[in-house]
Amino acid sequence: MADEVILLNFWPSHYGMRVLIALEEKGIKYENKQEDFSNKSLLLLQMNPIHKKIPVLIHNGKSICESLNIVEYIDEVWKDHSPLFPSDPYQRSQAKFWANYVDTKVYEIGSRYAKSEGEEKEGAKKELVESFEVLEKHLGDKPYFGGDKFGFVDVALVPFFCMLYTYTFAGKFIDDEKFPNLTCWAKRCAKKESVSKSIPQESKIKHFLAEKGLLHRGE
Ligand SMILES: N[C@@H](CCC(=O)N[C@@H](CS)C(=O)NCC(=O)O)C(=O)O
Repeated sequence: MADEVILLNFWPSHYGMRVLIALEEKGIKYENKQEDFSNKSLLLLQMNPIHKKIPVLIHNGKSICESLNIVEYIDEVWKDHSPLFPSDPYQRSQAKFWANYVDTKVYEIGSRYAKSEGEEKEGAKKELVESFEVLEKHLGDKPYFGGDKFGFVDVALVPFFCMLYTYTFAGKFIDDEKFPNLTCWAKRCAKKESVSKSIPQESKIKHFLAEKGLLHRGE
């Protein structure tokens, strides 16, 4: 019997995009169900009763929550196609370390940046740039974070970074001269079908942010 794969999602979510990229990389057929946060579905409340957040993957009726956990699950279940993790235990541990860095630094600071104003916003911007400096050094001249192949850390970072870099409205953090490795990496990733299919168009995101009052003048 074919696998039933449902993703509970909300299209502007970077976390949801991670899962879409992993599903696309593996060539898995899935249903992408959109949630309305002002009226969460019963299915979401049942499938993620602890956090009540998207993304949630429902695989043959069973739920898996938390985006990085979902990506890891997808990689383990559909392991024969485009592995996202290295098989070496040490390399795996490093991939998890850096994906956790992306979550706890980049995404956390990015969210603070988006929601703040004035001095606080400037502070968050400085911290975000510092986190990119760390990533720039870690990436070095490798094509992807894990080496020659697109993998777990790339999936973790690319939704956030691609949107930030491609859409210049977000604060002009990234300059090609200061971050040559990261900008080449982002362009390389953006050319992948799994990534380009999973990241919404600039105009759609701009419209969404403007409605939320998160798009600032001149951006
Ligand atoms: N750590 C979670 C974060 C998920 C998350 O923050 N989801 C947001 C959308 S981007 C959400 O569902 N928010 C709904 C709410 O807070 O009510 C993950 O990696 O999946």
